[in-house]
Amino acid sequence: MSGLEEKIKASLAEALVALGAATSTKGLEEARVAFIGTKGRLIELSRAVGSLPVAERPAAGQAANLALNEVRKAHKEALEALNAKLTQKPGLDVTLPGRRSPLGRQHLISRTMAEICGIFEKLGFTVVEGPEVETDYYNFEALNFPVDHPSRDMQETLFVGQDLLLRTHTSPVQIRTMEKLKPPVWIVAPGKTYRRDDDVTHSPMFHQVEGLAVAKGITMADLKGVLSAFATTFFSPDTAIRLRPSFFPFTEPSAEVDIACVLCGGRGCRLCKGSGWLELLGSGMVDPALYKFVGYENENVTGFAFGLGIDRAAMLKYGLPNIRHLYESDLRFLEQF
Ligand code: FA5
Repeated sequence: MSGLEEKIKASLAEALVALGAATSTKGLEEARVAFIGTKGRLIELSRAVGSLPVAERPAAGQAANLALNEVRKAHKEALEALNAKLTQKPGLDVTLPGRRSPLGRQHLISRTMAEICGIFEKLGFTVVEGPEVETDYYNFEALNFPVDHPSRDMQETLFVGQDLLLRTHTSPVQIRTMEKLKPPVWIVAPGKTYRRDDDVTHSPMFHQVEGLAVAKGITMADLKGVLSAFATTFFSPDTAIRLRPSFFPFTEPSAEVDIACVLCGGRGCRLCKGSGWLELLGSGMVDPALYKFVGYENENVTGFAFGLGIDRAAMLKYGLPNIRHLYESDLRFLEQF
């Protein structure tokens, strides 16, 4: 083997090492230029074959060609591998658990409202709605609250104009419904209500469901029967209710309705302050004074009405200590239901 052949082989080995060590296209190009560029070492060596004695030229020429081809091939492969690595995207690991899309759900108030309305619908009531911004007439006057009468102070009113206010209860829907429909009337009216109230059991914005039944022959026994059916369906089958005498300008007689304490069942505990009962709603027999406002005075009907706090009902059912939990949009709280 000629000395040139040996140099070619050594240069080939060095070229392969240099190409293999290159980690960038720049490094790869430098290695290519150093060995097989116009002035590259292997090129210079292959040029030197012509100056060898004739007898040594064929073997040295063949070695030079082989070396050049091998380096070109190695360079091409190294360049392809590098390009593939540089354009590679992060792989998809199909064994990883999938990501769940967060699912929305009904707010506890909406759910409780739907549940309450559903119970009354099964009892034959129809769901209706009324406006949240009301006139003094519907919120007070037609409900038999005389102008300047102290009974108006029972409800801390938020006014939005001379004669406009945020309704303090859902009872105006009683008037709006009776204006539109002739008896018999069996409706429930859920919705938002507003008062200047704020403590652990009172919120400035809260929800009520109004109930109104007006037909021939309706008595207080019907009121108690309907509310008892509601309490046993909404709370638990053995929930007792009691009616306590009360006062509302639009019902006569009026009654506050309590349910047996959901925590102690009536024995007396911290929640019911030892009384065994929890206040749930206001109710009564529709005061006939209302009928003259809605043109029912000659209908010869009687009726009952009630106004149930939805927030209060949810607090009692789910044992919530503070009404504000319902309005803070804290998912840690809301996701429990
Ligand atoms: C009324 O609002 C009467 N309109 C109810 C009524 C209707 C009586 C029909 C007779 C006939 P009262 O002010 O008591 O009554 O409110 C009824 C219920 O609403 C209360 O028992 C309570 O559960 C709820 N409530 C009242 N104020 C608030 C408040 N600020 N935050 C949360 N719930 C409240």
